[in-house]
Amino acid sequence: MQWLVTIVVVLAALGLVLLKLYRFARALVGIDNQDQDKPSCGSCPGQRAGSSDLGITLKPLVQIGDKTKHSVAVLVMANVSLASIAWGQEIRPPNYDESKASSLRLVSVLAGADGKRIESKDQWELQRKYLVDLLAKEEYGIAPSDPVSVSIEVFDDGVAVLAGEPKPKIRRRQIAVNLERRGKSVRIDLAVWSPKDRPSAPCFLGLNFRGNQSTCDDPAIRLTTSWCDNRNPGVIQNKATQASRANHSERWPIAHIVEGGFAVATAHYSDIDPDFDDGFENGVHGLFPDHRLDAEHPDRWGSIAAWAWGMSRLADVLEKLEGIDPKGLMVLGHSRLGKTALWAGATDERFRLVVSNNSGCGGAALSQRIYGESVARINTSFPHWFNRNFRKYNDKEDLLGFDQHQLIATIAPRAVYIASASNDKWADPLGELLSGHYASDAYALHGKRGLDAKELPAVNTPLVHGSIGYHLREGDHDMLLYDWQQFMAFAKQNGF
Ligand code: GTR
Repeated sequence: MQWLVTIVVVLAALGLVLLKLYRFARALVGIDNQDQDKPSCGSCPGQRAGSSDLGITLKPLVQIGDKTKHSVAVLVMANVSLASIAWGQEIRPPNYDESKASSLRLVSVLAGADGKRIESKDQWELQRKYLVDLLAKEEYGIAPSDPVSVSIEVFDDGVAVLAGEPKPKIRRRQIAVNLERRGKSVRIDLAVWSPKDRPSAPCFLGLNFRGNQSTCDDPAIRLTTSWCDNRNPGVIQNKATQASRANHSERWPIAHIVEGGFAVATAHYSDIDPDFDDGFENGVHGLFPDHRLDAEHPDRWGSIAAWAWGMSRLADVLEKLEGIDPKGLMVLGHSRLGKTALWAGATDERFRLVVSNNSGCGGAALSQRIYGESVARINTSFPHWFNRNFRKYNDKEDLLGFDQHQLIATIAPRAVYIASASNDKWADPLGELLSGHYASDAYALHGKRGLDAKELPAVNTPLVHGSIGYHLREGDHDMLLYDWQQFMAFAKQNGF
């Protein structure tokens, strides 16, 4: 009798799982969400079809007749079932309960390859290299070391127009940055705004999600021709239209930044590498077909490493640009581009200050906490962001012999600022703060103060006593004027 009950329960559970999979498959081929072809998740603009766990609608992958759709749904379901049986696991649901966040077993940022603790700052250069190499190999991927030729064309040099008004004190430049290797080329449009009354201004460099035209209402800004996400406003068939102008201007308070004495430079991340999984054919990956991330080379560069590498090429240009202080380059980014900014700061020491805004999993947040987005989730939703080695840790965080505090430490002794938002649980604000805290030994080694706090401060109360700054802005996953004001104050405090 007991056996019978067990069999019935197991069969019922299996049936439920299959039903769920069938529904998922139907959504995937577009049976269930034909009326949902609209932009979603205003605060997560770059999100792509496939991240259904974030409350985002799956978009139909194919346009086919209903009968075929049902067959495809059944086929997809069968394949997914087989795959999940083969892998023997489903991704763990996200945890938001602090009492269930995993206890940490973090390796000290001063522990070297042999496990021995380094004691003096003379050893730091080697230790930093060890950490960068470790994170490259296991997480972001190794970028090619071959050079590319970088040439520029300044196609616009004039007075900025912001909020409908010409700003005589703000110089606007647009530069086509051409990267070439073995007969192939990639063009990145760099827009730079700088104060006319400061001959050599420190400069924030950050990539944007929707094209340079989305950052302000200046009609002179060239409309991006690179791939854009269809769910973003003003995008038709993955191309930006005039309607996309200024639709992310709240993230780029250009007038405030330049009036604060800083230059600001931006480029569309898609110019460097379009944000979808194409087997690394397009963008700057396409310049290095001999250095492709694949099953035989699981340690090579994914998209985050490519965006960061692209930022270094933009630094090549900015450090020679009139009006920009070559010793005042600062890198910043929001969300996936915050992860990118951190990796750019780790791999390129010309960035003297690094800002991570709501960078979350694979950015500032400690993976071992398993709070909000997890390694398995991010690797599944965005298989092209990290390298293949990182998948070893999917739902196996206990195998991680490293964590994101070591990423923050690679920036030492340069200044780093970590910004979280109170409603952005997915990015794990406490995990972001703790990375800074546990990176602090690397700063102490240099006689600098890091981040003392181990607990979240009150909202809108920045912690800026050391070389690692932190704030928890009240509100959602976003990068707003409040955040910029803190970045600028921190930059000034650090001598920029
Ligand atoms: C989310 C992703 C996050 C974050 C965000 C963004 O879907 O899970 O890690 O990067 O996208 O970049 O907007």
